Amino acid sequence: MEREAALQIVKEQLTEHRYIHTVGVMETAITLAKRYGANPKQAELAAIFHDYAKFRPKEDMKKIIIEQGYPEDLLDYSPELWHAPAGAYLVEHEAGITDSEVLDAIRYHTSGRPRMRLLEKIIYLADYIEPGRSFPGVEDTRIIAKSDLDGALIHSIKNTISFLLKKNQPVYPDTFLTYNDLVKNRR
Ligand code: DGI
Ligand code: FE
Ligand code: FE
Ligand code: FE
Repeated sequence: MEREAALQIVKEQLTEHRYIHTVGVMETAITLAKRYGANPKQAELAAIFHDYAKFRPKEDMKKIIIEQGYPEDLLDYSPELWHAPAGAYLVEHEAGITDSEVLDAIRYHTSGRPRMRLLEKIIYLADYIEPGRSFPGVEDTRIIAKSDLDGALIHSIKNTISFLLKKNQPVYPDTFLTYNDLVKNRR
């Protein structure tokens, strides 16, 4: 699918703010793909659709998770986590995207997962460092991302975990498993 057609489809699903975020993720993901040897067209498509389900009713996302046999422990954690797997399903069935690497990059963009593929890492990181983001720690992550993909991922996951801890929020286990996997593989 061409960029303009894909952007038109997601624009209808998103707020103005979230659409601008999406364009930022797209540009960042293409840059990271070129830097780290991923396919820029796959990065572009995954980035454009990554937040497709962000504004779906919680009940709809819950239904998809149950009916599709996605991990039901997601339902015990923040609904913020649901748009990633629900999005992968909806992007396939509503927008007709069939590339399983693109769909997995969407599926795992919020929690990550152990043994992340290159494209998954790029979308996770692009979502975190796109130019519209301005939270503490993002500038450090941008600098690390210039030369060290896994290092930047570790930095962003640590930041996300400590943000959740400070707010007394539960952390989804896969977020910890992703952190452990990346740290172990650096030694
Ligand atoms: O959709 P975006 O806002 O662009 O970014 P995202 O898909 O990375 O979602 C970020 C939100 O998800 C943020 O509110 C924190 C939350 N989140 C990320 N990881 C976890 C999490 N929430 C819980 N409970 N546990 C997690 O591991
Ligand atoms: Fe998201
Ligand atoms: Fe994210
Ligand atoms: Fe996002």
